[in-house]
Amino acid sequence: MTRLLRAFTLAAALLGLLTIVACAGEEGEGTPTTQATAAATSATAGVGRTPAAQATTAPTSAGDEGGRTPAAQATAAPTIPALGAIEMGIDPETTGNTASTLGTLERCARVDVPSPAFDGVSDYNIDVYVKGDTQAPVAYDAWVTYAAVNDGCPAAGDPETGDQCLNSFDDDGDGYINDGCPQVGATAESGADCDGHDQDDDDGDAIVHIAAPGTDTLIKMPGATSMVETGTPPDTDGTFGTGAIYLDPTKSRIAGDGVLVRLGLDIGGSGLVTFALNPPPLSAYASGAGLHTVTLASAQLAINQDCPQ
Ligand SMILES: [Ca+2]
Ligand SMILES: [Ca+2]
Ligand SMILES: [Ca+2]
Ligand SMILES: [Ca+2]
Repeated sequence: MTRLLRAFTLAAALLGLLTIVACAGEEGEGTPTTQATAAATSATAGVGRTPAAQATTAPTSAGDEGGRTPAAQATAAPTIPALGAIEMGIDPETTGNTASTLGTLERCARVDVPSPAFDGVSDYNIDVYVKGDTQAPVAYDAWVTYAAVNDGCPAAGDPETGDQCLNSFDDDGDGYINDGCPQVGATAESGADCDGHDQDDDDGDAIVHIAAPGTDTLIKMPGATSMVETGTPPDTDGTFGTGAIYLDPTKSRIAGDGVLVRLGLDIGGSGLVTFALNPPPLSAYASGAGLHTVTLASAQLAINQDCPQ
């Protein structure tokens, strides 16, 4: 329950604050009602419920101008600018990546770590990147799942399957996260560890943790207010939730394809780890124009073994 409330609070808080920022930056041309609705939708829907509605809500009519003839203005349908589509993804090999550049984006990378063990030290870094950014962010949410959450828990009706089992999100909207997903490793989660509010890996499937050293949540948003769902790293429960927002509109912001978050990994074992971004609203990207549509790309890290062919 606690984790759910933390998740809920972070996403809702960011979107609510975003509404304030967006309204303040639009000189009266926006549609605060629509924005308020978007924020309220997230506030009432609970984790994982209304991704499409929120992601496609276009809050402004910033393209309006006064230079057209009255007739043209009268006949033109009200325009809502198409907010650029943003891809948020994981790059498991960070060469060439900065706040405003991206090197090659790998879907899997191999790393060799002799005698891996959890020691609180970052052994390797990966990135959460954005592509399609032309307007610079004012807020984001990024929730990265890196271990099997609720694996082996009983199905509530139809089970979640496939990639739905790689996140910590109730993809089928039945109130249970990853219900019916197969057991991973030697043990299954059960009982209260499977309840409808639980989004933790409770049986210790993780072979990486998110370490404090190496982790930077403000690469693309220097000077922004950072929010981390556990307060600060390290994070060991299978999902690292973070976000940031500019409360001060004069702070610098960095546009362009680039790194949103760098994650320092404390590697504690060998194997294949999938890093999956959770669907909106747990992953979200907003510029001054509003909340963008996002598509998500997961990636894998093969530790002391080859990537799958
Ligand atoms: Ca799921
Ligand atoms: Ca479910
Ligand atoms: Ca659990
Ligand atoms: Ca687990």
